[in-house]
Amino acid sequence: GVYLGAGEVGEVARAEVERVEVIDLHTHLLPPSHAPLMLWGIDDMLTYHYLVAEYFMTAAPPAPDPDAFHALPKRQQAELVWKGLFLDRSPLSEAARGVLTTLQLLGLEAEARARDLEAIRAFFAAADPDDYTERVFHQAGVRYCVMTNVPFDAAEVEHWRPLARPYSGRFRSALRVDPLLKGDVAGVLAAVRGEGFEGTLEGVRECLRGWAKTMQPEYLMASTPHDFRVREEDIAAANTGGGDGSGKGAIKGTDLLFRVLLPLAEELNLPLALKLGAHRGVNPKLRGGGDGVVTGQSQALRLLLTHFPRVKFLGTFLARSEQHEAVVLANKFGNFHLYGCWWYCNNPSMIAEITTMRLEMLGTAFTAQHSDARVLDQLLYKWTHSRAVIGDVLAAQYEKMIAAGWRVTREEVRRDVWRLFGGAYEEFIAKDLLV
Ligand code: REL
Ligand code: ZN
Repeated sequence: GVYLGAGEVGEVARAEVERVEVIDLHTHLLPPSHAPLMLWGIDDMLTYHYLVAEYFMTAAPPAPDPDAFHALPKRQQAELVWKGLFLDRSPLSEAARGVLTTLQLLGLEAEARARDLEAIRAFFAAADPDDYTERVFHQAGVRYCVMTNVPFDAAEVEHWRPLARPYSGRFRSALRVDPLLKGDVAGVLAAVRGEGFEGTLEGVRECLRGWAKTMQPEYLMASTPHDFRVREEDIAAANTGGGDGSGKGAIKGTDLLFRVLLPLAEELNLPLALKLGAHRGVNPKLRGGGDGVVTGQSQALRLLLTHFPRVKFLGTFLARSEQHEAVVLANKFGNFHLYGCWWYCNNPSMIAEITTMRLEMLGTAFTAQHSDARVLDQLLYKWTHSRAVIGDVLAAQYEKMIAAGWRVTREEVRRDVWRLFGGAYEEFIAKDLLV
């Protein structure tokens, strides 16, 4: 290829970010074969928990009761959110703007502008879930997404055993195991016994091996509890054995992490993806939208990276203030891959700031974004909004590089962009750890 001129590199960077087919490495999407768990269409978009929380905080008096709201049929919930956030005030927030971008990309801008919810609904009523799924992935430029598959969720389990029908390669699995990080011994043992395994650490391992076989996950995954701490004495105690539930002493919460999850990650050669910094249920009435944020979890991650060098960790932090520590960890530990701007950080201003910092300290050794989409259609806006911001940030970084006398070809820019949007992740998954 030929070197790009100093004046065109920024535009080329933006264009390459626009066109790259991304890997969406964490979502809550499920394929049409998992219907009715697959969420899509305008009513699911309007009842996204980000919007529901915003609605409760702004709704006209008398203040709506969250329990009564959640007891309503989804259609009515959607109508209340539509009125509260799109008719009674302007959709300025990122999540509300997301609905607008999505409708615009689907060719429903006129219907949206006319505030015609029924016309918007008619579009989705006429769509076929399989065709529509393919359309959204294609239009959003997503090569594949990674789902969140929860073996402890009875509603989801039904769709796996037996698998209703093979699902599209657009979806890959992640095996989600939050109760193990929470140290919920009673809950985990009950679930494991319910599946016919022994209520011992080995029973838990056996059960998870079975799920790994069924789901064929890309990685194991958990979010940390708000009070998550890693203590070196717990790791040492786990290494010296002790109670395994077969009569020789009680199983401790930390055993689920140190004697089940981490050894299993190594045995199955699966990374462990962590989401750090959520404080679940700070306002439980808001359900999915009721979680807050905590800081101070990077030290726990550092201890895991140090003490489990043969396990690969993917990680993302919810707190804006912890992003700097996270970048430094990614620069120190070859078994750590940093990804995405999660939830309360998934806003243009913060994506710009966080991505700039990551580029400055890591080059292309991180994954710039994941969507965390819960509703299929959200792939359209989340990726459009993220690409716009990341394209600008990257363009500025190339311009500084060019000012320092370097020159690049379009192919080189394309290679770098691919790393930021999926290539670095695949390289991390494939690499051998130096231990
Ligand atoms: O995977 C998670 O733990 C979170 O992303 C979710 O709990 C959260 O509800 C999600 O919708 C946020 O984006
Ligand atoms: Zn998530």
